[in-house]
Amino acid sequence: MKAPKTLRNVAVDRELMVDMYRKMLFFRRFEERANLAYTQQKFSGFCHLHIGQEALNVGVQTCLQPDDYVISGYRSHTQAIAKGIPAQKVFAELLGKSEGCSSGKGGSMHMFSKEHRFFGGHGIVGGQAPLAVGMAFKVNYEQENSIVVCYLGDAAMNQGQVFEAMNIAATWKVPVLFIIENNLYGMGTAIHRTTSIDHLYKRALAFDMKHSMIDAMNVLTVYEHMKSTVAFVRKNKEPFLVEAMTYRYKGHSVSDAGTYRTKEEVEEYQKRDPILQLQEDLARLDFADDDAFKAWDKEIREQVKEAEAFAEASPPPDERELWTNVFADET
Ligand SMILES: Cc1ncc(C[n+]2csc(CCOP(=O)(O)OP(=O)(O)O)c2C)c(N)n1
Ligand SMILES: [Mg+2]
Repeated sequence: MKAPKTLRNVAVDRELMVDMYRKMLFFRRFEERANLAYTQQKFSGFCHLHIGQEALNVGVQTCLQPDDYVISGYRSHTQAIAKGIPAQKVFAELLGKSEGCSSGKGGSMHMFSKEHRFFGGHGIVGGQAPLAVGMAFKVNYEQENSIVVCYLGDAAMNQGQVFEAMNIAATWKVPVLFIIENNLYGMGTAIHRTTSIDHLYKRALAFDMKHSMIDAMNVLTVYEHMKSTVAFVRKNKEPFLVEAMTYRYKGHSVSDAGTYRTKEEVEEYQKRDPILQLQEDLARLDFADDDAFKAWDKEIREQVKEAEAFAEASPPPDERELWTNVFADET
């Protein structure tokens, strides 16, 4: 039997690596297309892109089960797709169409699907944290085997309700995995200008909560770390906080000119681009060559275009939709 290939002393699997590569590329192309659609005025309002942060999304999602719950902020188009919502339904939601995953009423910031256990898409910074704890309470109450993943931005960590939610999560011991996407900025403000500590994982100490910090620009690092972390939360039914160091290449939202940081800083992170890193690893291991990379890119660009075409063909929501899903007890 042939010995398995290893990379940086970890056994690697071609199928898994190719799958993660294709997913990251899909999410990059999806966001580029969303950006284009926005600039072509196919939709308006807000549009926050996740370009540069793909490794975290894919590395985490690869470790989850379909019955796990995910909840996030507004930078979550592709986190919704990773959780299983079809890309065409996410694109249709961007365009405010009836076949969007939130029936066209949510838009870019409010992707949602009960079926896929993706509970938003929240525009209130940090608003997802108390909801995540409530969901994790339900998991324990109903004796489910699921966990709740709650993504938060670095700036969200300075919201009062996030402290309160983490305190209750640790006190009641509920299975919520808080993942801080530390991309160093909250809108145009660098995190060090608003925050007294150098690293946000230290906040977990205040709640006696297990914690860690990872380089989230490398998908294999994320995957290896999250495998054991997700398993820990599932087994012990208690919260865990991961500070994931990442970077967004684009502005806070599409309308941000990005004058608060230098071109050099952005380029420094782009040299460690997650897609590029995995591409180099795949080539080094002889798992894929340039022809494969080109063919996958072509195929993925087509798939994204098809998602957009589906969204454009979808009719706008019916007027009656204004009254549906407004109150919880609606029949
Ligand atoms: C409660 C609240 N305060 C302020 C805002 C305005 N606001 C929108 S995004 C944002 C920055 C959040 O940054 P971060 O949590 O780091 O997430 P990122 O955008 O970097 O993903 C702010 C202050 C808001 N939406 N909600
Ligand atoms: Mg941020």
